[in-house]
Amino acid sequence: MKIVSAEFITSVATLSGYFEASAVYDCPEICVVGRSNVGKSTFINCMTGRKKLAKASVTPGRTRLINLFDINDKTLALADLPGYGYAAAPKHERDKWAELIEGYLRSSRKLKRVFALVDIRHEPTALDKQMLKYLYAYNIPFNVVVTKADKLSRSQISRAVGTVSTALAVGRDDIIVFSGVSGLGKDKIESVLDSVLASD
Ligand SMILES: Nc1nc2c(ncn2[C@@H]2O[C@H](COP(=O)(O)OP(=O)(O)OP(=O)(O)O)[C@@H](O)[C@H]2O)c(=O)[nH]1
Ligand SMILES: [Mg+2]
Repeated sequence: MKIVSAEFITSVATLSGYFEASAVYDCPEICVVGRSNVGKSTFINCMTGRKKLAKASVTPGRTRLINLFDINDKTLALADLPGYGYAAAPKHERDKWAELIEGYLRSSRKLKRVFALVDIRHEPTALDKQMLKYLYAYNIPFNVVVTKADKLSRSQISRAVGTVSTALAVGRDDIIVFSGVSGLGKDKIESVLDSVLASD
């Protein structure tokens, strides 16, 4: 499914805020998770063709709230989550975000698919592995997406996909290579959206 319209719904800072906000729609929800600065907001901007929809920032840790978007006039809802592992943030803030992210993954009944983003240039971290454990534990279907592929050559990409595949114990073919700059991998994500809608 191509995204032809995307509108910001609201931002929420708490789980109860999320439940209140999501009560107004009745479509499947997808979300984007990953380390701070991995490219979640850029991914959303690229997929929606809206450069400033989700604020992509040079300052990591910018997205501190769950931002909800309406996709294709209530066909899907999309959640942009705060990044995890932003070392420069005070611990109590990091704990608060972690609690919000985990609470959301554990309790959202509308959530049908997670795009778990990993920076192609870095080995997945302990927190990335923890995220996948949550997804398995809560039985949420997910796709691993490696971002910023435009920064590497083809052979480097191939090697990096191997590294991510081993570290996260997911098959090479299950990893989507993505670039928010070139649009590489956009078609694969659109196919995933089709299967999300088909299985709902
Ligand atoms: N070259 C390149 N840069 C990217 C790509 N995706 C993101 N970036 C850059 O990486 C930085 C962080 O991107 P964001 O999209 O703000 O990352 P985020 O995951 O939303 O970050 P938080 O909201 O802080 O968790 C920005 O400077 C982006 O321009 C990509 O595919 N290619
Ligand atoms: Mg962001």
